[in-house]
Amino acid sequence: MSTTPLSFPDHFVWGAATAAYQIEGAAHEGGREDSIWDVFARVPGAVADAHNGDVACDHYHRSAEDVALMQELNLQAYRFSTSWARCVPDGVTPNPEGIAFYSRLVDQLLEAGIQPWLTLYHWDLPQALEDRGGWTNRETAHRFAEYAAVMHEALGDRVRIWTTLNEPWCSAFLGYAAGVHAPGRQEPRAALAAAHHLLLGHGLAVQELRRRDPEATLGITLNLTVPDPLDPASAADRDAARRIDGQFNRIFLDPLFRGEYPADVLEDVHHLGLADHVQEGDLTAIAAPFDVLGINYYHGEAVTTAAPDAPSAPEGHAPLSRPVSSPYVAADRVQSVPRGLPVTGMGWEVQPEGLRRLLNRVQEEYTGPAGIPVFITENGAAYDDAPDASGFVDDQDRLHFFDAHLRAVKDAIDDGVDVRGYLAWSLMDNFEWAWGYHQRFGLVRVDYGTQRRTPKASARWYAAVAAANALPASPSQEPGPLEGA
Ligand code: PNW
Repeated sequence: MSTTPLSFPDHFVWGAATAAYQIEGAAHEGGREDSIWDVFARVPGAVADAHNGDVACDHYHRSAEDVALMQELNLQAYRFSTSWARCVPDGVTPNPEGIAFYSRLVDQLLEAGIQPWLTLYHWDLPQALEDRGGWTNRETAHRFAEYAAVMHEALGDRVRIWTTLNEPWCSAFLGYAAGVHAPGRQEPRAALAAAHHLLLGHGLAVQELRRRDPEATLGITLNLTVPDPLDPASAADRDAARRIDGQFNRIFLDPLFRGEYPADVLEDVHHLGLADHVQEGDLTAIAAPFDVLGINYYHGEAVTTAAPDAPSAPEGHAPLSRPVSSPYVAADRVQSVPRGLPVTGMGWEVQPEGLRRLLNRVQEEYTGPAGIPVFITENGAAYDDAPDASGFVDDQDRLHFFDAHLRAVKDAIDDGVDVRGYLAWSLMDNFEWAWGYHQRFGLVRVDYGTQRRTPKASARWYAAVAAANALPASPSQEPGPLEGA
């Protein structure tokens, strides 16, 4: 067996990610107003056990401690999101007190030698804008570009990497079609309007940021999946895979990289009015060149076309008392079926080879021709962590998950894919959307009673990998001591 560690390229970036509503708390402080998630969390049955982000990890009051923790874990970059509802609470008027929180955070990061990586939108739309139609209203795209300008005005001198949107698929299809995320609407037509206006908002924000700051690194983060036909010999299953690829991946990738919606997707959703929202110049704005593509990968899926009378059960959603519908607006008979792979606490299959295939495919079809690199901006797993008396979690399952996926990233790099960095999801346990606090994705354990943070075994392992810029020679070696801290 080889004992040479698997080295990553020089300057490969190691980091971790979070999102504002999932960690900050302080929901009613410093001039912050409701976002769609505050309002959605109050809907009976919307979030497991009626959990909400009012307190979360109290990061708003503990950012100095949290940055110290990042430093201890040898993180080189920290991807966080700014809360639109904190910074521009009514969607129009900037709130200096809210913006000042991020200015302090950025200073703390820079003092710790950690690169701040700012995401403008990780799902917390000001409720004031939702009251005017949210992402179904074209105006929201313009408000988003204005919000980007406000944030750049305040932070552009120190933040050099900007992501516009996190996972527009979730915003549009989980928020407006499945109803499992805020704002909880279940209208396929609204989801397609939202998808287009999210893309437009991205494009307008890129143009605005580029005009203000030609040197900044700009990007978007997509959650992409790897849909395989359950039975490759079945034409129906191959069609199911094509539809999921279209409505999950290509509906965003094609406009961004080619300035057009895919013809087959337009046909699939013909009855839902996507094309009605596309105005002259929109696709040019959406295809405004950007500098990095962020990919969030959790799992692929084997898909099949169910019999017409089969019940449709969306995969991997919290056991809610509120009915949810399918996010697949023009594939409602398509089902993801378990392949017998191990699953995480979310019920998601662990499929690292899917990440290698995904990275190769994205470079071949999209980022390669555009000449831009990719970053893994999220990857991670929820497991049922059991802390010992001291609060320590020996999370070998999560450690193995990271190890296996990083090996897949390394394989993709060896295949020739230009992957520049990896940001683990997540720095710490946090509010897992419809699941509330029941799912833990953290490298760091959070005791929500005391707000005590305790790095898990996976965190120590990850810190050592980051310090070495290399994986251990053989998979999932026992983690060594915390290096470099
Ligand atoms: C991502 N799905 O969300 C988000 O960016 C994070 O905020 C979140 O905590 C993390 O993944 C883990 O869930 C997703 O149902 C939520 O396909 C749901 C889905 C995908 C991504």
